[in-house]
Amino acid sequence: QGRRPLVAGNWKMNGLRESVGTVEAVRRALSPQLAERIDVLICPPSTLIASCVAAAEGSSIAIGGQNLHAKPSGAFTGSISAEMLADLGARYVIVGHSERRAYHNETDDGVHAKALAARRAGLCGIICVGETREEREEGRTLDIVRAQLAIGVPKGATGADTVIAYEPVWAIGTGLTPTPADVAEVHASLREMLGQLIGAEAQAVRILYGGSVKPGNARELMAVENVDGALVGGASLVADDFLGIAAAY
Ligand code: G2H
Repeated sequence: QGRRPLVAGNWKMNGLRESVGTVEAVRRALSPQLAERIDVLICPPSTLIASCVAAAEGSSIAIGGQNLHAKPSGAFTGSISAEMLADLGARYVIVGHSERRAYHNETDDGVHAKALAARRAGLCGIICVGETREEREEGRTLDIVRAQLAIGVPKGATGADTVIAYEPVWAIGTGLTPTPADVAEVHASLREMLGQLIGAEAQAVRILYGGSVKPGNARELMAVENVDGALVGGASLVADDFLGIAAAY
């Protein structure tokens, strides 16, 4: 395939200053051999980005944001721009996570604007797509995720500035995961859709799987064709679990 795997941790709204120790622990335990094969990313809450960047400095661990505002600056109280994230040393930002879509009314158009903003600031945007339980039961999974991709992914997206994360909403934080066959079907469809959107560059874009990835199921999920890594929530809060997932590679 030639795509370099990416194992990304999404801490969500978890972590006080002492949690920077988790980055230090990952750094200590990440073997040079593994670091050579995969990219490792940790997305802490915004309050910890600067200290996590400092803790990761000089290692191959990248730090990213979990959300951004599409505008570079302005009267948007409480928001953080792509430029601010980049200024802190973040290299990636998660865009359109299902929790943002569900609790903050984020739309596919908003995701598109944020992905453009990420690129503008030199960040790699991790665009999240995924179906709800109801949509899966109605057999609409592929239609839903392809539509999310078609609107969300900016024109001219490349493997350097864009990552896709497939996260079935019903699998997030529930301990439930789709079967490898289901994941393979969705990822193949996303790759095909990317091809329609950005042509041959689709082969360079990494497509992560996310939703209840644990050390115990990572190997099986990461072995699926077109799965180029993982977006890990709960299990990324504990260094050993996160590294246990990375060790699937
Ligand atoms: C999906 C995932 C991380 P978890 O949201 O983005 O979370 O691994 O806890 O299901």
